[in-house]
Amino acid sequence: MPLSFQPAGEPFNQAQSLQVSHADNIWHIRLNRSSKRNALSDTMVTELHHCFASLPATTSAIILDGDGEHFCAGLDLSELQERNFAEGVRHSRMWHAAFDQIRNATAPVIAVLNGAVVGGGFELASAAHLRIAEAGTFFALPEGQRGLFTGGSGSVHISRLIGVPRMTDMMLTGRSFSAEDAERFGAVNYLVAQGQGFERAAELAQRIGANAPLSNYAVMQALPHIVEMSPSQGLFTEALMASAAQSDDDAKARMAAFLAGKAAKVKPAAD
Ligand code: 1HE
Repeated sequence: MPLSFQPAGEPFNQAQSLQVSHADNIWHIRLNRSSKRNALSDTMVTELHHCFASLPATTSAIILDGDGEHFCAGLDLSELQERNFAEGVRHSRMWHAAFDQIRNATAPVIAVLNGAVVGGGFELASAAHLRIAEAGTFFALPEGQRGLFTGGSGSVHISRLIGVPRMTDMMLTGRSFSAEDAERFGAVNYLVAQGQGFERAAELAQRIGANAPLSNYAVMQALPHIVEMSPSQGLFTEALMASAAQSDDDAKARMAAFLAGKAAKVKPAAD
């Protein structure tokens, strides 16, 4: 069903570099600086932080994309100043804090990628829970050429998406990967034709929003913690989370609906 997005009010309408709207509980956050290829200025990173932190608890899914022909050109290089050591650490930690708001958002975040997904733009995309790439999207980590290192959580999170060997290759050689490469590596969940990313995201957002919120929470929060644990700790945590999810009234109602033949069956793979 097509969604009708309306501009969000306070405090979201204060953002200079983001455009925020929502269709009931599905929120849409768009990087809105296409003249600079959505390069991430300090203002934009701060606004992303506040925006994700301010989403209502009723939010069921969030779509994150970029205005124009590129998702995001990474760090705003025009703001790179002579920072001393402490300032450099603070700057990187500011990015970490903002992207943590995305990872820990009130609901799953679906990133729609097109054009350049570069440097900090790839770090931003890696903070989302699902990624859709339009045909022609390209991924690069040109930090080496700029005399930088990842500072927006890429060393932890991009390496987990594509593996350390591929990330090492990207950073040492500056090579770009295509949308097809990224899907093969597991960095992208869906490939779509140019211009189709938002529509697909809206479909997924509706599907995800129909799940039990506690199950979505477990996927977003418990899963990333469990994979970092020892197997025995992970299995114990899994048991706790599974029991929390299934003892929720919502889960009980869903189970009863299935047993009464009133819930959708699982279908064979379509795409
Ligand atoms: C920018 C930026 C930027 C564009 N900072 N201003 N990121 C990079 O090394 C990527 C640098 N950008 C590019 O390689 C290209 O701009 C793109 C491939 C993304 C797009 O190319 P194109 O031909 O569509 O656009 P353009 O003509 O290069 O750029 C249009 C304008 O955006 C231009 O400004 P104008 O005032 O001359 O119009 C560009 O200067 C500006 N622009 N990208 C600032 N990144 C936490 S650590 C993270 C470390 C990193 O992210 S390193 C990677 C940095």
